[in-house]
Amino acid sequence: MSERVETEQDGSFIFDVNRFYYDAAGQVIQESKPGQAGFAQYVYGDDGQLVFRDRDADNAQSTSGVGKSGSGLDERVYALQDARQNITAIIAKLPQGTDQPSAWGVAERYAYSPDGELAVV
Ligand SMILES: [Ca+2]
Repeated sequence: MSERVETEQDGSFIFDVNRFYYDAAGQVIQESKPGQAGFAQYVYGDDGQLVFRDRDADNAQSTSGVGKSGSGLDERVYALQDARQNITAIIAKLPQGTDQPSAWGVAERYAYSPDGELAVV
Protein backbone atom coordinates (compact mmCIF):
# COMPACT_ATOMS: atom_id res chain seq x y z
CA MET A 1 0.00 0.00 0.00
CA SER A 2 1.23 3.52 -0.58
CA GLU A 3 0.24 7.13 -0.36
CA ARG A 4 1.05 9.52 -3.20
CA VAL A 5 1.84 13.17 -2.56
CA GLU A 6 1.99 15.37 -5.64
CA THR A 7 3.56 18.79 -5.80
CA GLU A 8 3.66 21.17 -8.73
CA GLN A 9 6.79 23.13 -9.50
CA ASP A 10 7.36 25.37 -12.52
CA GLY A 11 4.37 23.95 -14.34
CA SER A 12 5.54 20.35 -14.15
CA PHE A 13 4.56 17.72 -11.65
CA ILE A 14 7.04 16.14 -9.27
CA PHE A 15 5.86 12.93 -7.66
CA ASP A 16 7.00 12.21 -4.15
CA VAL A 17 5.77 8.79 -3.13
CA ASN A 18 5.76 7.72 0.49
CA ARG A 19 5.37 4.00 0.91
CA PHE A 20 3.77 2.38 3.94
CA TYR A 21 4.34 -1.25 4.85
CA TYR A 22 1.79 -3.10 6.99
CA ASP A 23 1.85 -6.19 9.17
CA ALA A 24 -0.79 -8.92 9.03
CA ALA A 25 -2.95 -6.94 11.49
CA GLY A 26 -3.01 -3.96 9.11
CA GLN A 27 -0.77 -1.74 11.23
CA VAL A 28 1.94 0.40 9.65
CA ILE A 29 5.32 -1.08 10.56
CA GLN A 30 7.57 0.90 8.20
CA GLU A 31 7.41 4.06 6.13
CA SER A 32 9.84 4.96 3.39
CA LYS A 33 10.41 8.08 1.34
CA PRO A 34 12.10 8.46 -2.02
CA GLY A 35 15.81 7.79 -1.54
CA GLN A 36 15.32 6.51 2.02
CA ALA A 37 14.71 2.82 2.55
CA GLY A 38 13.59 3.18 6.15
CA PHE A 39 12.36 6.63 7.03
CA ALA A 40 10.33 5.43 10.04
CA GLN A 41 9.63 2.17 11.85
CA TYR A 42 6.80 1.41 14.26
CA VAL A 43 6.88 -1.16 17.07
CA TYR A 44 3.71 -2.52 18.73
CA GLY A 45 3.16 -4.46 21.95
CA ASP A 46 1.43 -7.81 22.31
CA ASP A 47 -1.86 -5.93 22.76
CA GLY A 48 -1.43 -4.31 19.33
CA GLN A 49 -0.84 -0.84 20.75
CA LEU A 50 1.96 1.37 19.49
CA VAL A 51 4.95 1.32 21.85
CA PHE A 52 7.46 3.48 19.99
CA ARG A 53 8.41 4.92 16.63
CA ASP A 54 11.96 5.35 15.32
CA ARG A 55 12.45 7.96 12.60
CA ASP A 56 15.17 9.50 10.47
CA ALA A 57 14.35 13.01 11.66
CA ASP A 58 17.28 14.73 9.95
CA ASN A 59 16.99 12.91 6.59
CA ALA A 60 20.60 11.80 6.87
CA GLN A 61 21.53 8.15 6.55
CA SER A 62 24.86 8.93 8.22
CA THR A 63 23.29 9.85 11.57
CA SER A 64 21.66 7.17 13.66
CA GLY A 65 21.29 6.49 17.33
CA VAL A 66 18.28 4.23 17.61
CA GLY A 67 17.28 1.03 15.89
CA LYS A 68 19.69 -0.98 13.79
CA SER A 69 23.21 0.43 13.48
CA GLY A 70 23.61 2.37 10.23
CA SER A 71 19.85 2.58 9.69
CA GLY A 72 19.86 6.36 9.71
CA LEU A 73 17.16 6.35 12.39
CA ASP A 74 18.00 9.00 14.96
CA GLU A 75 14.80 9.82 16.84
CA ARG A 76 12.68 7.59 19.10
CA VAL A 77 9.36 8.61 20.59
CA TYR A 78 7.13 6.55 22.87
CA ALA A 79 3.34 6.54 22.88
CA LEU A 80 1.19 6.39 26.02
CA GLN A 81 -2.41 5.17 25.80
CA ASP A 82 -5.44 5.35 28.06
CA ALA A 83 -7.73 2.42 28.94
CA ARG A 84 -9.63 2.95 25.67
CA GLN A 85 -6.38 2.57 23.74
CA ASN A 86 -6.34 6.24 22.68
CA ILE A 87 -2.87 7.76 22.49
CA THR A 88 -2.75 10.36 25.26
CA ALA A 89 0.87 11.49 25.12
CA ILE A 90 4.06 11.30 23.09
CA ILE A 91 7.25 10.97 25.13
CA ALA A 92 10.47 12.17 23.50
CA LYS A 93 13.91 13.49 24.27
CA LEU A 94 13.58 17.23 24.71
CA PRO A 95 14.05 19.75 23.37
CA GLN A 96 13.11 18.18 20.04
CA GLY A 97 14.72 19.45 16.87
CA THR A 98 18.01 20.26 18.53
CA ASP A 99 21.35 18.55 18.19
CA GLN A 100 21.58 17.77 21.91
CA PRO A 101 18.25 16.78 23.41
CA SER A 102 18.96 16.01 27.04
CA ALA A 103 15.93 14.76 28.95
CA TRP A 104 12.85 12.62 28.35
CA GLY A 105 9.55 14.42 28.68
CA VAL A 106 6.09 14.90 27.27
CA ALA A 107 6.39 16.32 23.76
CA GLU A 108 2.64 16.36 23.05
CA ARG A 109 -0.45 15.54 25.05
CA TYR A 110 -3.86 14.63 23.61
CA ALA A 111 -7.36 14.80 25.02
CA TYR A 112 -10.57 13.35 23.64
CA SER A 113 -14.07 14.75 23.94
CA PRO A 114 -16.94 12.39 24.88
CA ASP A 115 -17.72 11.97 21.16
CA GLY A 116 -14.10 11.07 20.40
CA GLU A 117 -12.91 14.39 18.97
CA LEU A 118 -9.15 14.79 19.36
CA ALA A 119 -7.51 17.92 20.77
CA VAL A 120 -3.80 18.61 21.27
CA VAL A 121 -3.39 20.12 24.74
CA1 LIG B 1 19.46 10.26 10.48
